[in-house]
Amino acid sequence: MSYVDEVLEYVKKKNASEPEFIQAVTEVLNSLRPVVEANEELYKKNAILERITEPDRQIMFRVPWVDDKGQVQVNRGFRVQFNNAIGPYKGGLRLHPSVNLGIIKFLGFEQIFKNSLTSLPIGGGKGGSDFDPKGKSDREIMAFCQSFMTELSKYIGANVDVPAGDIGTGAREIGFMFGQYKRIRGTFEGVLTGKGLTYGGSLARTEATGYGLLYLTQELMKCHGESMEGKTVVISGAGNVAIYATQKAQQMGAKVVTCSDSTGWIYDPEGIDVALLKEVKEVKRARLTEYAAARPSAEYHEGRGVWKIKCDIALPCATQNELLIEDAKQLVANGCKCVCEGANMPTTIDATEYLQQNGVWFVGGKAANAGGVATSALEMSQNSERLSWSFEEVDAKLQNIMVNIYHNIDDAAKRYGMEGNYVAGANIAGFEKVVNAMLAQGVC
Ligand code: NDP
Ligand code: 2IT
Repeated sequence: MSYVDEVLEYVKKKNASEPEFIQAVTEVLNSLRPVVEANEELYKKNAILERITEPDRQIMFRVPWVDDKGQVQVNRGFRVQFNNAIGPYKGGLRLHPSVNLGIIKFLGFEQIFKNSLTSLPIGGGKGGSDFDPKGKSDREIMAFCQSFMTELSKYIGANVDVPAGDIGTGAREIGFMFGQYKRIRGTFEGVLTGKGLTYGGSLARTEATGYGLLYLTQELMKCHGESMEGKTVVISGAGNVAIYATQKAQQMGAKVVTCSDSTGWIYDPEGIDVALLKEVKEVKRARLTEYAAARPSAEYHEGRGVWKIKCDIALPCATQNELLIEDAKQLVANGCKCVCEGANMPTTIDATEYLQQNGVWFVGGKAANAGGVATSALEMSQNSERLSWSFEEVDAKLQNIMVNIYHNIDDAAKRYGMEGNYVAGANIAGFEKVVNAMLAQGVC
């Protein structure tokens, strides 16, 4: 049995109750086969694959808080510190009822490779809680965030582990958590990113994941002799990533005709009205039915369905496993040319393979959504030098990073004879840097 197969079997056995983690590891290890085969003896002797698939540590804790009725509620908190070979642990905090250890582990594992691809010195980690922010008052959100940070503060720090936002965690939550960290530790430091602009946040961090996704998509199109101008784009999600992806796609001359949330989706053939979407989602924190009610050109549908709409480019920006094999078939049948992932692991493995086999240019989240964490790392740099850069300066760095990521993953795929396989290219390019650092640092 090959070394990759041995480790895959071991990971599946050891983590049998964590399907998302197994899915993420399977995708990565399968695509690393050529690299591992070329270095099998060295990697096996040093247990590189066993070490890279086992978190440095996984912290789980109780989060008690009091709701508006005076009732004590209890949630479960997580922080998985996966790998710090190339820098302090870095990755977001997800607040969603579906969160469990397996989901945080899959996200933390992906973060190792994504962070490496940014070319900045950040390791991989992820955290969160099964707390559901929907329908909670600001006071309840604060009570939860303060309790969560009271425990988390023991394990993080500007040079140790720097969390940020993810699903359900935006500027409001980061603000409450930062305040509590400062109060407990008595230190004002860049311990979180995505902070408000008056207390150490970076300009362009809010926009970064969505904008970065489009900078990479645009470069991919350009390298295939195409442009964004006049293209029809289908986007899922209606949160941070989806909103700024829509905005940048429109600035590039494309028309975005869909968005979605956890209950339904919008088809707006005249193009999504970003100002209205922001008002509904960022200000009112309401359902997409309110978007449809305010926009005569828009149709609202219950359930899921954005991938049925004919498009040139599809950008999944909501959550994991939201683009399935049937969706991939529909996209191909409708002539879709390009799929780039704004979310983490939104496309299942069989759907990814179908898209690739049918000539769709497919870039996975580790490369395509790396603009968010890259800009978080730029926020860390600004905090370290106690300066803040202009929007234009941060945005220019972000563009440069995304264009470089595209070329690095393209080159890595070509080096191993897999031209056009950007999934393998991203995993290989991300892995190479981390593995070199692990080997140089000995057994740890
Ligand atoms: P938000 O919480 O801002 O938005 C998430 C969106 O996806 C919402 O519209 C939400 O609907 C929808 N959604 C969430 N879960 C589900 C579900 N189970 N089924 C259907 N729809 C769902 O999160 P982000 O935009 O920040 O994150 C979106 C994705 O991008 C995630 O995969 C995240 O890990 C990834 N990502 C985020 C980065 C960031 O900087 N924020 C960076 C890189 C990746 P509803 O409004 O109903 O909750
Ligand atoms: O998935 C991700 O890369 C994020 N949620 C952003 C992490 C970060 O540290 O900015």
